[in-house]
Amino acid sequence: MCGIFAYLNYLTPKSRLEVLDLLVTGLKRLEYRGYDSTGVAIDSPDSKNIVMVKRTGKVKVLEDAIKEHFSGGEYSEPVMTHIGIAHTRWATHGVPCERNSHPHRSDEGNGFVVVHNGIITNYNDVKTFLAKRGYEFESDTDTEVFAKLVHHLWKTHPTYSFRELVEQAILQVEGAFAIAVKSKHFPGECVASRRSSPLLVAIKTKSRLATDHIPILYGKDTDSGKPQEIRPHGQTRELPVLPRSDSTSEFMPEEKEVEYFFASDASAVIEHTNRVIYLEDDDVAAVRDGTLSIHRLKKSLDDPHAREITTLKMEIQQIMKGNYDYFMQKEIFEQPDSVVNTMRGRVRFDGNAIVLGGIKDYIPEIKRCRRLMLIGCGTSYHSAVATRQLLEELTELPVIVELASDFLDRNTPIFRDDVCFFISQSGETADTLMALRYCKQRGALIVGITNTVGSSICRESHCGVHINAGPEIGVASTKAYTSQFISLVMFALVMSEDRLSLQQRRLEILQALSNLADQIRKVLKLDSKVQELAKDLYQHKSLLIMGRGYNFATCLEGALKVKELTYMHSEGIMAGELKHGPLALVDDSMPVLMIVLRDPVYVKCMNALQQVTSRKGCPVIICEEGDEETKAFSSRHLEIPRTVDCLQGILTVIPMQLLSYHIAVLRGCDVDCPRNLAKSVTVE
Ligand code: G6Q
Ligand code: GLU
Repeated sequence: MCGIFAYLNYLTPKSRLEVLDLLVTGLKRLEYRGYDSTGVAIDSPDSKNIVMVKRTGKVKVLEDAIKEHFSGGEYSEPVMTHIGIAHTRWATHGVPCERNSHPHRSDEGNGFVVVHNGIITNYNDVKTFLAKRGYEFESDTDTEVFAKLVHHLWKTHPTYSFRELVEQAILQVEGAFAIAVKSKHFPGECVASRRSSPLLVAIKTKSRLATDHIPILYGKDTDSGKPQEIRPHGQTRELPVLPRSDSTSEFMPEEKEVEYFFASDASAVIEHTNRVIYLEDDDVAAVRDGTLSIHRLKKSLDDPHAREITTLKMEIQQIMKGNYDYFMQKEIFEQPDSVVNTMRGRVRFDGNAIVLGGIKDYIPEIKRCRRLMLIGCGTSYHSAVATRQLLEELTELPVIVELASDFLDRNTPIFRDDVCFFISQSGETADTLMALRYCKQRGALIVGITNTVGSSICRESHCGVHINAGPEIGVASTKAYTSQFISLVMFALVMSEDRLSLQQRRLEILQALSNLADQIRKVLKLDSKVQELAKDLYQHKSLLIMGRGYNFATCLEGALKVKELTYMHSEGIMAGELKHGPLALVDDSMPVLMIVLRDPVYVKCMNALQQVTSRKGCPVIICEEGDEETKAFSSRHLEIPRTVDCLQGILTVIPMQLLSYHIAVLRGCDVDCPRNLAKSVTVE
C-alpha cells in the first residue's frame, strides 16, 4: 500500500516543473497501491531551501495544487542536478490530513525531509528522546521522528556524511519502513533504505550500463564519537563503533549524465528505464555526485558482495489499461494469456513433464516432509483452499491451509520437517510475511508463491515459484488467483511424477491444462450474459454463493469479489452445510448462486439445489454446458465447458469475477480502487 517515488537528475538539465511532472506521474503509477494523501518536496528556486506541497485525497488534487504553487518562471529554469521526492500515504499513525501527509521535515528550515512507507514501532521512544532535546512535533505520525532524528544526528555528528546520518538513524528505529531522504545541507544527494517495505532504485543513462551489478559497501566507522542508541522511554546507551568498510568501489556510470529513480515498485519507473536494483532489508542506497552506492551496516555470512542490476521485462502497456475501462476488467480478460504464461517453460505438454526451476532442487526434501502448510490472506488463501484436495491426492501428504493472521494468533506449532508455502501476489503482505518469518525461525522449509520479483516474501523464501501473471494493478485480485491456482497444480504434478499409480490422473490433468486457455476464452464469452444477470442482482443487499468439493473455493473467492467490489454482503457457503443453518436464509427474495458441475459431488450438489428450490429459492446456476437436467432447475444459468474436476475452479471463478465487476459498475463503485482497501496490506 502507499508509495514512494523520488527522482534525481545529475548533470542532466531539468526544470523544477519537469521534475514535478515526473514526480506526479510516478505517484500516478503507484495509485493502485491505495492511499489517502500525497506530497512532494523539491529545491527552492535559489536551491538553498526545500519547498513542499502536501494534500489529502487523490494525486490529481496534489497536481492541481502544484500548478497553483509553482507557477513562477524561476521554476521553468533548467537545473543540472536536483533531487525531488514524492509520496502517497496510507495512514497508520495520525488521520489523513495535510499536517500528517509526507514529506515530513526535521525543523522549520526544512533541513531534512523524508518520505516513508511502513510503521516505526518504537517511534514513541524516539519521540521522547528527541523531545528531551528540545524537538517539537507538528504531526501525529511516526514518520516525523525519523526526520528529526537525522537532524539530531547531524547536529551531534557534524562530520557524518548524509548516508552515515541515515544509517545511524535506521539503527535506532524498529518496525517496517521504506524511506527516501532529501536535505538542503546535502544538495543533490539522496539516501534511501528499506526494512520490510519494498523499494527499488532505477538507473537511466544515455548508453548501456557497463555493469550488471553494484558492489555492496559494508559498515564504515564514523569519524568522530559513538552514536547513541535510543532505549525505551528515551533513555540512551553508547553504540559500538561499526567495522571499517573493506571495499571502496562504488557505482559511477561511464558518462557523467545520469538519472536515478527510487520507487516502491517497477510500474513507476518502467516508462523511464528497465534497469533496476531491488534493495534488500537494511540496504542503504546513497547517491552523491552522481555516484550510487549501496551500503550495509553489518556483514552477515550469507550476504552477497553485490546487488544485481536486473532488466525489467515489463512493458509500459502492461501497466496501462489498454482498451478496457478498468485494470481489473483488463486483468480478467488477460487470463487466457496469464495462465499460459504461468505454465510457459514449465509444463512440457509433449513429454508430459513439468519443471519448476525455482524449487526443483528442493523436491527431494519436500517429499520427505511431515506435512504441507499453505498460508496466505484473502484471495491468495482461497487459491490454497482451491488446490488442497488435489495436493492431498497427488502428494499423499497432510495438507493444511491457514489464514496467515489466524495462524500467527494461535502461535501454531511448526516443525523442522514442515514445508510451508506462502502465497502472496504482492509478496509484501505483512501477515503473510510475518508468518513466513515465524516458520523460518522454527526451521521449516519456506516456499514462496508470489507474483512480484524482488518482493520480501520472494527473497526470504528458501525456494519458490513465480506465478508470472504479469503486473496486477486492480486491487481486487483476479489473474493472480488463477495463476496461483495453476502454480499449485503444477507443484502437485511435480510431486507425483514418480508415482505409477497416479500417472493416468496426471495425464488427464496435463491434457486439461493444455485446453485451459481456450476454455477460459469460451467462459469469457459469457460476459454479456453475466452483465444481464448483474442487472437482476445489483440492487439486492446480499448474495449467497453455494458449492462444495473442488468448487467451494470459488464460492469463497466469488463472495470476496462481490464484497470488495460492490460493497454488497455476500457469503460463500459449503453446500453440505445448508441444512445446518444457512438454509434459513433462503426464500423467494434471497439471491442465490449455485455451482453444480458433473463431478464426484454432483449428486450432493443437486440435493442442495433441491433444498433451495423447494424453499422458493430461484438460484442462478453455474453448470456444465449441455447439462439439461441441472438447467431445468432454474431459468438463469451459466454454462461452462467441461474440464477435469480439479481444474473446474479455474473456469467457475471467471463468471464470479465478471459478475462482481458488472455489479460494481452498475452500483457506481470504484472498480480498481475499492473504498477502504489497498493492493498490498503491508501493515499487520
Ligand atoms: C483480493 C484482495 C486481497 C488479497 C490479500 C492478499 O481480491 O486483493 O484479498 O488477496 O490482501 O494479498 P497478497 O496476495 O498480495 O498477499
Ligand atoms: N506510518 C506512516 C504514516 O502513518 C507511513 C504510512 C504509509 O505507509 O504511508 O504516515
